[in-house]
Amino acid sequence: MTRPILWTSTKTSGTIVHSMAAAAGLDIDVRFISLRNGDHKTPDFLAINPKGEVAALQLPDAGVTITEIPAMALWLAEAAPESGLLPRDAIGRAKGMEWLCWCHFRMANVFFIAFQAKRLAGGDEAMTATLRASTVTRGRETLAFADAALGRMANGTLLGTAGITAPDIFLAALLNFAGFLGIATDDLVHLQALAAKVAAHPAIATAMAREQEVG
Ligand SMILES: N[C@@H](CCC(=O)N[C@@H](CS)C(=O)NCC(=O)O)C(=O)O
Repeated sequence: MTRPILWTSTKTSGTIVHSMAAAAGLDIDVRFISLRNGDHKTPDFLAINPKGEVAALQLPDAGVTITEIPAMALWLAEAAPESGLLPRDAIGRAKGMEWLCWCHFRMANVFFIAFQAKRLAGGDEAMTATLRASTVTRGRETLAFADAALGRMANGTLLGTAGITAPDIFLAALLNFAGFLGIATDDLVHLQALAAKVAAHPAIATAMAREQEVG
């Protein structure tokens, strides 16, 4: 069997999939590419992922590459059912997918807009500032909503599970994005506790240390 290959890049949304893969505990070949150097637009990489984006989970034996975070999370959870990355019962799994899709939509619709504000505004400074201000407000609303949801759940996890699941990992990453945008989140205590739990997961901590080394 050829190991699955996770193509990713540090300090990107690929880090979320890297964390999920670590939590799954699978033997995966993690390969870092440089977006700055344009590695993701080379013919070789486009043959693996025609979208020219990270993350991409290549399954050499199946001749398939899976992209989009919720889909990659689902594959990882099914390949490692004992990991608890997603619940195994139908309702728990559907609720897990619901949160993964929610995080994914918010990432694109709120946080990525903020990160790309200048490009989206065509370089117009005033429009860039307006876009950024609006996304900061919406980012804060997004995280406050998730914080309240966590407060209602047992164990302080999105699905009420004792251990963290893939949606918890995704949500903790959104909190990190908020940090880059200077959104105040200290009062979101449930979310802060969840993020600490995710960061303390031994396999995730090891994966993140590796990302620090790669830079
Ligand atoms: N919807 C994709 C988002 C992937 C994405 O936007 N990746 C960014 C890094 S955060 C990327 O590769 N950007 C390079 C580009 O678009 O040129 C997912 O769920 O993985």
